[in-house]
Amino acid sequence: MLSKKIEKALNLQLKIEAESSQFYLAMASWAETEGFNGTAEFLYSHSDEERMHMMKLLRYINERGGKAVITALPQPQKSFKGIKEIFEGLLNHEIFVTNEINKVVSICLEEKDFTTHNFMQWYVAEQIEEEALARTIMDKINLIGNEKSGMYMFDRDIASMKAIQTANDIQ
Ligand code: OFO
Repeated sequence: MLSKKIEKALNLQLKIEAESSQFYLAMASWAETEGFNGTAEFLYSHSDEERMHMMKLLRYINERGGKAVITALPQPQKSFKGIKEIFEGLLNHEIFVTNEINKVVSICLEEKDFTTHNFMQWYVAEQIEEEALARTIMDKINLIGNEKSGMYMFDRDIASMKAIQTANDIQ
């Protein structure tokens, strides 16, 4: 059985994962309408992953005798200056999510809930990967600068980064 404090912390994390999914969905849709199809594919898939993160929390809360709460979400940003703003936003958001996950882990230790602590380790590992991926992408974007042909290749290549990421998730 989850303590009230843990239940609250997990429900907050559930909301954050749902917000991440919406945020990346908004980015994907913008990229698609601007002709950045590779970027859009990458972000659609990232949005799906965040929904999976949310579902994993939802099922865990209910399984452990708590009640998962589905809340309204704020409307995410609709338009972006360009690809750089998108991936800067993504990296900053992932850093924020990592901090939030660390808070949940620390509450688990305070409450001596070692089962939930163990469950949260999956998220800790996932955040290391997601932050690393976002940093690699930002490095590429900074290398390209404002060069149009570079951006064209970036958009083409990022679709294959999605494929690599999916393959890693399956392993
Ligand atoms: Fe849920 O990992 Fe990104 O935010």
